[in-house]
Amino acid sequence: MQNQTPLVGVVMGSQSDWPVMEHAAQQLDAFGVPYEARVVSAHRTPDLLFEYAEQARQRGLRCIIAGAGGAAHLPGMLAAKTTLPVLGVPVPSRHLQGRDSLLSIVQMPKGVPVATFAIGEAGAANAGLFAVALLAHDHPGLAGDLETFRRQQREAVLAQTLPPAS
Ligand code: RP5
Repeated sequence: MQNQTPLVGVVMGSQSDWPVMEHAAQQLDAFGVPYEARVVSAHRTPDLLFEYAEQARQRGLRCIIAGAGGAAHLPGMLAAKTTLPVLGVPVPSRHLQGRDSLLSIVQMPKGVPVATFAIGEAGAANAGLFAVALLAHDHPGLAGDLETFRRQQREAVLAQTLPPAS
């Protein structure tokens, strides 16, 4: 849903983060939530980061999902420049498998929060679902859609069977 006025910003430090961050976008698509996806790097395009964060609320965004890997300061720096909720996704890194990303994002000092999700695809997908839950306050249809989604998950698990032990 990238052709309507976006309610959610999905930003990432590099194009290389997209295979992970597209899992957030897929959830937003599934619930029909308009979003935009952008590359905004904290250390390579710091001026763009400031501009993006400062304009986000007036442009109509309700929250920002931010993914980055390594020294992952993008979510924290966005949170420093906007009071919109920032949902941080640690992207797996080559050498430390995203533990560095996780600690960089989750260990925000008191006063400037970033809601931090799991490393990788599950975290990105859950950030998307969390954004839907945030929006459901003002869009009651989304609350119903989330209930349906949870029921479908529940029914899928209840239908699971196990093969005989070998
Ligand atoms: C971070 O550095 C990005 O978020 C990415 O996860 C990581 C590597 O970036 P590239 O070298 O692939 O552009 O800023």
